[in-house]
Amino acid sequence: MRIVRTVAEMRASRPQGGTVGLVPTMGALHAGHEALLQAARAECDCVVMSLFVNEAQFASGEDFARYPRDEERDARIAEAAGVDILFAPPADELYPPGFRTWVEPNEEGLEAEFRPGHFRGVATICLKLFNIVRPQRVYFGQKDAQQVHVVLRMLRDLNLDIDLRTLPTVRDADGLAFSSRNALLTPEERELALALPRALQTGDPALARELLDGLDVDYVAIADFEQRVLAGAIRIGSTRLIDNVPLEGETR
Ligand code: PAJ
Repeated sequence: MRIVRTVAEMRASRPQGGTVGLVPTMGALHAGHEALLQAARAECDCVVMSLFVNEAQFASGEDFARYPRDEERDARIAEAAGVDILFAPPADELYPPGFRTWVEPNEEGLEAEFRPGHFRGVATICLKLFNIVRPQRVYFGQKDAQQVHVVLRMLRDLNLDIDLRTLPTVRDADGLAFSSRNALLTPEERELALALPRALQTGDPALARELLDGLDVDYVAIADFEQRVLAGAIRIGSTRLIDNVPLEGETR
């Protein structure tokens, strides 16, 4: 596996022929990321994983500074998963002095409401990564269903010829969706967090809200993304968790 730090080196490393698959991540890799890497490995000739904690998608006061980072561990996991190129640039390589052009997805509701500017940061970094790596396929997790929705619309609106694959949410044995932020939870907080998947699995917003009674809930709502889902976001201490469960028989 080659580790690449600059845009120029990334462009030079990309093979000319064959299918290039990109898995964008912010690192602190877990089984959810590994499922994306496995799918990319099975379907592409060259697998690129990006590792970049994108400050632009964190609103001020959010957890950018305490976001878990361990590049050595991530590199080991990526290599074991068969990644060919790990693209891990420093921040000023992607946002050099003078940077001021943004993609504005104009998304509303749910995450867009509680994280102002979040999807602008996500769409901008994704478009930059797509332009730098020039993948034919990109891999995203259903765990962030609204992110998939926003990126798919950007691909359509801006006429990008890229095939987006969405992989199902990978959960730990206790039902909690894998998330890099789970590492920030104390054992007691993790126990409380289990209420989120349990609530969403009822498929019923009113019942879900009852099961989350006493917790700090940002929203619980049915959302019509590519699939109809029951989505929720809660705060446990200083950690914010999101999850969603597809509503059966309502695939659109
Ligand atoms: P990150 O949170 O690292 O997630 C990278 C990818 O892994 C996303 O597509 C996300 O949906 C997927 N993922 C996370 N948890 C998952 C789980 N439990 N099961 C399946 N897939 C899961 O999402 C981002 O980074 C960033 O916003 C990014 C797209 C990299 C742009 O900065």
